[in-house]
Order: sequence, then structure tokens, then C-alpha cells
Amino acid sequence: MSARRVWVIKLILSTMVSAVAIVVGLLWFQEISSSGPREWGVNVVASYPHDPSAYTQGLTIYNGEMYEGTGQYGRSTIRQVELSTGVVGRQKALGPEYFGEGITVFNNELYQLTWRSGLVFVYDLETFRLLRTYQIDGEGWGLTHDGERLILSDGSSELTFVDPGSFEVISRLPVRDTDQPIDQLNELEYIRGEIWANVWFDERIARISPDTGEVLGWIDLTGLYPRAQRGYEDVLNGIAFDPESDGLFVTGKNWPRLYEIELVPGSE
Ligand SMILES: [Ca+2]
Repeated sequence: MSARRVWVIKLILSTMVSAVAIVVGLLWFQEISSSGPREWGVNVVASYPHDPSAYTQGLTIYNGEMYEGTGQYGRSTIRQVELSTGVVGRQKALGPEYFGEGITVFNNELYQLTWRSGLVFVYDLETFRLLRTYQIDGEGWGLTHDGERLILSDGSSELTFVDPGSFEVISRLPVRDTDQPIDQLNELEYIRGEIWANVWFDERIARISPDTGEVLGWIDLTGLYPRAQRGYEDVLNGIAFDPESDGLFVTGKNWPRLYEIELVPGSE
């Protein structure tokens, strides 16, 4: 075969691969952002080890690296975790007087809420050196960002948008499913124009419109790690999305596994 013919075949093949990738990407995007089904289940794509002593309060992926924040007095940390093995790499413990909550990474800085201290810690991502602190009113639960604003939950049915540079409140967003306020909003993840939220002691993730606060749909994770097998407090908590790979990951407090999942339409 001539070099030119080989080149043409390679070009055709690479074009086809790109086209398939684009179509798959579009399908996935429609799947989680369209006005399709309101109820979703999941397929487990893979599962990975997770530190069963990690009381997961925050989970996120930044530049392909997974970061986790853990809670409880005397056991709270921030940590970088190797996804495939669950091995904890760089780690920093909080003082025993702090109960760690949600985390997110914004502009190469890791933000961590605390539960009832009214403090937010901001760390250099590469060293976990504490750079500065902010104060908040009320409790800290979950944390994520939409590229411009940090988004906080506090266990109520309201999300709060704040300026990452000043921590001044920009707006508050009541979350409702039809007319029903949805409270106990916990760990958060901003995913392609939606806010996904764990709900404390609920086996479902809420998909929330950041514009209206309306719950667009529910993802049912019942049975992923059956309740009968876990401790009472060991609830589903922790959502991380990798926009580079479209990988979607969930785990829970003291869960021995972290799951990579994909959505499947559920029944109403
Ligand atoms: Ca998250």
C-alpha cells in the first residue's frame, strides 16, 4: 500500500473516531441536562478502594486529581487520593477543634468548610499550606463552584452563592421539588450547568437548576452499598465529576468503595 493511501485511511479512521466521540459526548450531555426523565438509576462502571475511615464530607476532581475532605472532630483532613487504588497521597489534618465539611478547588486553591466553627479554610493546592480563612454565618455543609461563584449548602433547603475572593454572599437559592422545599442539602457538585446534591440520609442525589432552584430530577442510588451493611451514620455523601473524562464518581461516609457510575433512565 502506498504511503499516501495509508495516510488517507488513517485520516478517515481518525475522523470517524472523532465523530463517534462527539456523538457519544452529546448523548451523554443530553442525558443529564435535557428535560428527559426525572427519575434516574445508575450503572456501576467501576469501583475502587476507598479509605473506610474517611468520613467523607467533600469530594472533587481538579486537573484529573481526586481530592477529598473528611469530617469529625480529631479526624478531619484534606487529602489527595489516587483514584484507582484509594491510596491517600498528600494529606493535611485539621486541628481537633474543627469538623471538616465540603471542599472544592477553585483557581488552584482548595476551599474547605467547617461545620460549626464559622470558618472556611483556603489552601494552596500543591502544598496544602493554609493561605487564608474566611468567616461564614451558620453551618458549613457542602461546597462546589460554577466557575465564577462558590456554592454552599448548610443543611437547609437553601444554597448560597458567594464571591470566592471575598466570601461575600451574592445570592441565595431556595431549592424546591415542585412546591416542596428540599432540605438537608449536603455534598455538592456542579455538573454541566446543574447543581447535584446529596441529601442527608437520602439514597438519592438531587439535580438542581442553579437558575430556579427547581429539582430537575433524582438519581436513585439505593442498593449501591446497602444500608444494612453499613453503620448508621455512614450515609451516601460525595459526588465528583471529571469534565475532562466525563467520569462521575460517588461514595459515602466510611464507605470501603468509591463508585464510578453512569446514569440510566429510571421509572416514575
Ligand atoms: Ca463534590
